[in-house]
Amino acid sequence: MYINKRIRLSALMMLASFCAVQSQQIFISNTHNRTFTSLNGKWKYVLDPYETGQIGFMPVYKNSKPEDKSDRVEYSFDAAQTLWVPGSWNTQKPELTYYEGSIWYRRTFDKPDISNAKRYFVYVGAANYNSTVTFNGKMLGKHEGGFTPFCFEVTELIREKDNFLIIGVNNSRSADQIPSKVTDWYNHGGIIRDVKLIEVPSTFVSNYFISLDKSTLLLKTKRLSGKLQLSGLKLPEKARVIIPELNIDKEISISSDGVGNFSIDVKNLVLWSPENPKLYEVIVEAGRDKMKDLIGFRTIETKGKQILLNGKPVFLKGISLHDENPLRKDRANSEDDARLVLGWAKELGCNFIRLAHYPHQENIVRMADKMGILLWEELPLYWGINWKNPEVLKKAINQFTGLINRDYNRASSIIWSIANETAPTDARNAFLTAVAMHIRSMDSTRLLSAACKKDQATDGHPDNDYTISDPIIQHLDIISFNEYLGWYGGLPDACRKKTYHSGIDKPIIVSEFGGGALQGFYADSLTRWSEDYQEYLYKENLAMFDKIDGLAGMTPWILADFMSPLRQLPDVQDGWNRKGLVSEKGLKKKAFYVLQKYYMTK
Ligand code: GCB
Repeated sequence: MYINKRIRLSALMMLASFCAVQSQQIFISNTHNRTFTSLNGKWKYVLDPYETGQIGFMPVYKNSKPEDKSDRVEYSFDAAQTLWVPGSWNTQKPELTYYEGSIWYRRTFDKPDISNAKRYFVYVGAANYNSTVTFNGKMLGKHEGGFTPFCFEVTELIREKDNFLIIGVNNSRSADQIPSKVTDWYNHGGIIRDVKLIEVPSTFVSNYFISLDKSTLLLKTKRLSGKLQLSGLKLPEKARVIIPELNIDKEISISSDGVGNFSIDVKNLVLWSPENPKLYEVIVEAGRDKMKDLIGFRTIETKGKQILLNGKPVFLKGISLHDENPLRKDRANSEDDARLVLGWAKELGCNFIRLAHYPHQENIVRMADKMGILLWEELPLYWGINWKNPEVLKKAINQFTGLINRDYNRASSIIWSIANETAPTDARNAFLTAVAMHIRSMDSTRLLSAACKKDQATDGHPDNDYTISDPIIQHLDIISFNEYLGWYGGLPDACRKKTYHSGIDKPIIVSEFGGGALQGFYADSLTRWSEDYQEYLYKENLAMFDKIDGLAGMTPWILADFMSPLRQLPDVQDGWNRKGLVSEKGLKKKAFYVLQKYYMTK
């Protein structure tokens, strides 16, 4: 149970060596509420399976065209086909179904004519997995990670007419990436989220962090604390934070590095909660920049085995989710997609969703803020990560930094989860300890967890009392574990004899359990793949988990069937993981109603 000093020290050293080299790229948050031109739509594309797009005879980012009839150019964006952005390339063209490699996308546009902006940025919500971004023939930079946003400044390069943005995206899997080579989800390639041309004044608020101080929760006058980050050469001395409904208009001093720390006393603050998801309009003003956001204020803590939301115990009635719209067979990438799945979750009686296994689209987090649904967010630190490579740790830190920068101000998001089903070793423990320390250094307004494995029974004897003693739980606020009793081991009635404990005074979440069922296949409770088997499995599992001392919530696996190349059983799976409570056509299975009924009692 005890993480020794050696592991903590090596985590610290890993972190220190990384911080020294971390790049200072600007992060622009709240792009939903800034002035922008959408670059979504049809993009021309050139396939590059042998990855010669930056070298050799096909430097596609130059967007060359033959100058006369004897000129040789061996690609043509103008004559190329199109892909829709945002979207998975695999599901748009039959010939790309299982394509893993490089594709170059091109979008041309003119400078927005009514713009009086001083600076322009190209912003990409996410592109899976490695991106090379070029603009008007110049290399802007690269981004690694399939689910976090990135942006590059194009102020010096933009022209009135015929700008061309060319982005090379490569979704090849590799052992030193996050995720690593094998996952139980579809490797949707391409530009999967919105692309925007953002316009800002020469000095602007690039990001801000605002939250309710836990220490003032029980006081009549509460305190909001935070930080503004400005970008620009001529920084103003002061900025303002305005919350009209609370009669707040606070002047904030800006330091020479563009940072403004503040705390504001507020009376009559209505706290955000699932029952009353109260959001306030918050305006941040600095020089000519003025930006609005909708922000809720809440606290989240643990006390012994309880999770406290705004100081009161909460049971997390959850469900797991992938970032797909199964009806469209695509990555989710719009408010409509978010509304669809959150609607199913609400109908199920949920107040909580596990956004598995990587950062989901920002729309769902913003919609959860509005609908009053709590969220667990995570990175794909999932099966088979190369813990020994310090470069992989840098990638994890970068991805978490991007996610925290994006979602810090979202009240719905309450848990950062640092791993899923990873086996304890010294290298893994040091890696995850460093990740946990990094998150805590950026964000003290959320809880930490990880979906752990329970201990294996020893000597081949089935153990009826399982423990979760993964050493990483020392660094977490909540102990979570995945358990597939009745599916990957035994039949559902095996649940009757099992119990679980951690031996630690912390809350427990069952982060996964479930079994597969083909919607519409009815048989009896012992016939695999039938809705009856899944229904039976849910009943037995729920009765078993209900007995856990300190159970504070659960996120059964999973709300909807999802695409996975691991799942090839003909006429049953056909490329889909069937553990959903809703089918890919949107039809509910019997187990949906078992869980719904259980949540009514909670
Ligand atoms: C798990 C994984 C999840 C899989 C699931 C399954 O433990 O965390 O990614 O999809 O099991 O269906 O087997």
